[in-house]
Amino acid sequence: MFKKVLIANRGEIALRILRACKELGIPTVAVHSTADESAMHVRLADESVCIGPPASKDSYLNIHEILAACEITGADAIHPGYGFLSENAKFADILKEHDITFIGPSADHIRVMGDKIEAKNTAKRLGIPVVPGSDGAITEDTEAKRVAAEIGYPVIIKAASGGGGRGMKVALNEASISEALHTARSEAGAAFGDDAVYIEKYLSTPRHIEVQVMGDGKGGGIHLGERDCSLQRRHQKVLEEATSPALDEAGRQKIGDICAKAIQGLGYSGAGTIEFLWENGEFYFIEMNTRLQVEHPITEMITRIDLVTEQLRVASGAGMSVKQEDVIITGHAIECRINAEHPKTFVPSPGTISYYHPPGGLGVRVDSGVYQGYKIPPYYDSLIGKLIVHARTREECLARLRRALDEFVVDGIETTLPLFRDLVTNPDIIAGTYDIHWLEKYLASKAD
Ligand code: MV4
Repeated sequence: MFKKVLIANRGEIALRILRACKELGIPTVAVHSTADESAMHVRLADESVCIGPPASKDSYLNIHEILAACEITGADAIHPGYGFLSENAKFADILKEHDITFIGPSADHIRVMGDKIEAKNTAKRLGIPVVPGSDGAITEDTEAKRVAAEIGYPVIIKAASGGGGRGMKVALNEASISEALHTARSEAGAAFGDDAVYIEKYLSTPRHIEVQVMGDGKGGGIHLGERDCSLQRRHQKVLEEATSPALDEAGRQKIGDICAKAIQGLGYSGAGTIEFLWENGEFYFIEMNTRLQVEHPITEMITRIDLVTEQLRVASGAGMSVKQEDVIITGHAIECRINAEHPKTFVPSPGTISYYHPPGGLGVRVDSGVYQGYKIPPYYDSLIGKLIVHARTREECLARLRRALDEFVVDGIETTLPLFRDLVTNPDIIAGTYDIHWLEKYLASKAD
């Protein structure tokens, strides 16, 4: 196992990683910006190093400072968490050159999945069902029209370097494809410095269902079931649940087996997520994330497997502690992302938490680095915590979530807690009959 792990992140995920390290008896190093001196992950780590001013580019994204912190403290591994440097292939390369273990997949796997065209071709080759569309980048109108005619309208044009919804354009018919192609290319070029785009059949009302996978880097790989992340606003997930209300056991096993085999075929190492759109009972691959995700706790709750511990084991060469037959899914879990934002306008609400009372009791988990008196800095993502509940059935899980939301008090700032209190009594949420557009429509209907 590692001698010392440096956590190159902040907030609740830094704390989450720290907890796994502590349970494994691994000393930890927290790095932080000057804005995060009083953060909980800094207080709880064995050592901490200030790596720069508040702006992320000067601190949490500053590879030189993070490397220096490793040298000073003697850390032999870095966990990147999510966001920041977690899917930066160059960072993984640099760590390798310095004999520091990147707790994540190989730089090559990060690179392949970072290019959505390569990712899709790789997925297809590995037997994963993909959205019908172009095999490669599209530059010419004639080519775009030929592909679109073949797959049928509407089509969507996406940036190869995109993800997270940026640089997408829908074309409803041949008359609008030329403009969609050119707009998508110029937006992609401006946003990512890469104007490569590709075309897919546009799915009008899918669900977003993703499969958690884990590889041992030696041809072993498993799946840990799916998460339904259809409830999103502006490509930000708001509430996630596992299992998906749309899937039955046979459907789960079928897509899970496909994903596990793909991970084995790739020789993938560590945790990953294979993202799908799901419509009319069919799965269509869109992207693969090569990191631990924000919503990983709901998978942990239904499998009782510590995903960060498994990441640490795999990266250190100890191998996974579980085989596929040890992954037994029980019950249902839901996560609410608590953001320091106004619940209706979603305007960020940094400031001091004057009173804090998190919920507790059976099946309730709160992953958060905040505490009473903590001042949320204005420089970073507004996620301040996650409320995760687990119960034997989805119905019991929703009842437990309502109860936990009633107990949760965060005063002094605005949070998204009131939004969740509304959502958990909504008939569509209770029935589980929502798609990727449901939340935006719901918010629009409540606005007037
Ligand atoms: C799509 C799609 C419909 N058809 N692809 C948005 C983010 C990016 N990761 C993929 N996205 C979409 N790709 C095809 N072929 C609709 C979306 C989409 C979406 C996907 C997941 C969750 C929320 C979404 C909201 C709007 C659009």
